[in-house]
Amino acid sequence: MNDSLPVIRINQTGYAESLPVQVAVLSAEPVIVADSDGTTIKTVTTDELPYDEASGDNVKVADLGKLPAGEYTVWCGTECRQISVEKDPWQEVTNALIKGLYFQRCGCELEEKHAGIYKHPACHFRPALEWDNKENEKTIIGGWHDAGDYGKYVGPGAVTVAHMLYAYLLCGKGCSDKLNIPESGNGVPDILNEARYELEWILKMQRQDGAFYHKLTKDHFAPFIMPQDDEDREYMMPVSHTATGAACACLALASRVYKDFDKDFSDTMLDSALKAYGWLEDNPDFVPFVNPEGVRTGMYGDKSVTDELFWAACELYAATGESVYKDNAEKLYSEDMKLYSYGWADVSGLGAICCLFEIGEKGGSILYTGLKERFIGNCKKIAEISGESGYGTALPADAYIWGSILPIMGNAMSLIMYELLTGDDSYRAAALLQWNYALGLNALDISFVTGFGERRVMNIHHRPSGSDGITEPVPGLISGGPNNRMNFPQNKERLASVAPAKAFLDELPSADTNEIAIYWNSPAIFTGAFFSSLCKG
Ligand code: 9MR
Ligand code: ZN
Repeated sequence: MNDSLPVIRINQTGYAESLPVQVAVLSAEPVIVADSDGTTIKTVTTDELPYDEASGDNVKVADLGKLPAGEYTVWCGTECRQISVEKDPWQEVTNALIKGLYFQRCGCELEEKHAGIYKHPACHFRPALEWDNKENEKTIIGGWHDAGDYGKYVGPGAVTVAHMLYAYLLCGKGCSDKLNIPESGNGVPDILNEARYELEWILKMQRQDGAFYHKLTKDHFAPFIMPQDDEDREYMMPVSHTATGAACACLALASRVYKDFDKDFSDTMLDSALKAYGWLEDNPDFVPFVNPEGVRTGMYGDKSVTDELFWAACELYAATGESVYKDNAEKLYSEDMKLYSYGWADVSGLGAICCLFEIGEKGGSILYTGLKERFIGNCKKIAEISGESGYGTALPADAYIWGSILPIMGNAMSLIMYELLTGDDSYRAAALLQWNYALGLNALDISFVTGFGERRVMNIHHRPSGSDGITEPVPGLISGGPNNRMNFPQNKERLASVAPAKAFLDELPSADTNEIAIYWNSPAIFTGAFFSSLCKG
């Protein structure tokens, strides 16, 4: 299937002069780097070409070392590819990934001066009804459309914001302040301006007793129409433990981050988080969310709330310093928690970030020393998985799930945090391979970020991109990528004989491989912000 793809795979957005240039080659011929005069400046030999299970390719990563800024031709056998090396090549794509969330804004007009040709009138501003009590009407405007659909979901939104806030806290130098969004220039970093748009909406999703509605959606997914034309009734779907836990944690975290910018906003968020925590304490019997009968929008069903409770306790301890939250976090912590998991279903890793970077030594032997040791052990395993992959991708062949970009970018986050935590940069190259994966160094030779790369995703499953009449999709959105674990019946057969890392269709109906989602953009923002921060030097 991929016989016609190039022998050399590259990061199509370029490389940084301060970091090694990594390419993947599907040939055992030496890799030769020529400068713009055609002079050979480097030869790297790759003797054996191991079989890569995930892709079915014989392929190997070639590290070409650091190259001074300039244009180069990389040769392998008779094939060649152009690459550019720059001082700071990835700020633009990182900015675009943040601005991608601006394009997901709901309830406001996207004006031409910010959105250019992707402008559109306000959407979803009509009052919503409570699904379980249709007498209760409430106007809840704002938030980001979750993904290719127009639903808005509290848990996934909270996780996205958390990735962005930690990107700001840990890799702030790589977060641009020139995004050209409505708030730009207000003295607040734009990544925080954008995250606030979602936070304001999350606050409105809280019921009076402290619980959070799971989601604000219609009972069905809209057809491929523009958001302003999607006029059917939206509903506050029932409250859930997981939404309440995730919102609580995220708001507690945000209360710390925004304190110096807006004390009132910070206080409001902390109050809301405390109220949510109170509800969780008063309602200890976990009820997993399931779609009410007749509702077919995204379920985000989650079998456990322990990880949300753990994350919330950690963030409330960091925000208030009160030992009761530390005690609770210790009780909830267990050795089998997936400290490398940062997604909507398992947020243990977000609790871990809070322990490692915010609570620190105050966490004592359980929440700091012990947790740190396990976190570091996981990073070692992640680096090994990357080392065993022909493309350097930190995902085992059997783990190409729906939205495989999430664990791949999540693993990049872990490897980056290993460096931030220890000062040891030995996993940096492995982390960089994940960033390069997203931008083209992969089995599909495709950049998963819209608008970036010579061979980039074009037909994402995204309602505005599919209905605005513009050829190029909305920029700065990352595709979920290959998935061979849960395919739509109509795609199953076509993808059945394809290797996991190639189980991908750049086709609009393929939500199972080519949708975009806010919480896939955000770990890529973290990763891009880190590598951009290294380029500021
Ligand atoms: O990201 C979700 C993925 O982990 C699930 O496997 C998949 C199927 O249930 O759903 C994904 O979430 C979708 C959500 O349900 C609705 N909005 C679009 C999301 C991205 O595909
Ligand atoms: Zn909308």
